[in-house]
Amino acid sequence: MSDSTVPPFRPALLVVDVQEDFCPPDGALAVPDGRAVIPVINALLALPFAFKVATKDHHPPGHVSFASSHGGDAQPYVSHTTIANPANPAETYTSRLWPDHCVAGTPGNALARELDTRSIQRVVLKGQDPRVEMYSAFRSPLRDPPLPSAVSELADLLKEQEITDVFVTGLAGDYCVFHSAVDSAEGGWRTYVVEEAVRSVGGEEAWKGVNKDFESKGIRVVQVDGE
Ligand code: VGL
Ligand code: ZN
Repeated sequence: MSDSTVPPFRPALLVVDVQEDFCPPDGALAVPDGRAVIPVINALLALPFAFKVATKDHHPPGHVSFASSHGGDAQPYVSHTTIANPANPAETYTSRLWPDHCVAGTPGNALARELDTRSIQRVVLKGQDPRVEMYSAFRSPLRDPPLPSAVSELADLLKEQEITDVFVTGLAGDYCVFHSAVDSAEGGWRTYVVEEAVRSVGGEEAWKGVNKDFESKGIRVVQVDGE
């Protein structure tokens, strides 16, 4: 068989927001059982992926997603806010509010201490624009027009590396992992989410909820320990 008949397979491992603030017991926005993803991701990091990239939620103080930025009545986890596109106030979306988390320069912003970062080739930052939420590691949902300060270099990196398949892991399954996987699939990459390498803010129930959406978007949920 000649080489030209072999379809290209250049898989990337995407490690989303495995940061101290998303990990129990002390993280500011600790995801239930979040630290349990680390040994699974470390095992995946030992495999020969063509490209290994981590992301970090990287907020300035006073970020729009912090309940503390919205006055006394706003409650983390409970309250929501409407966020408008600074370049087009007619484009808005509603976003849940959180405790202050992953503030640049604080210990909670660091990648989780047990994560084996030796083979991670790039760390992509997200959520730096104080005015908008950015769950997806690719970009904010405001697209009309897109906000250059809320579009990361991730898509360019994956193209540069000629990646064909993206394996998504990390925190949180119902937020940043979910939106990153959706954007990866929309960007044309075959996209997988590694179930044991993900935990969700809303626990098992929220994870089951997003699984239905993965299916409808052609994203495959896969297991390290397949039956
Ligand atoms: C995330 C809530 C707020 C995440 C980030 O990484 O899933 N969730 N910021
Ligand atoms: Zn955040």
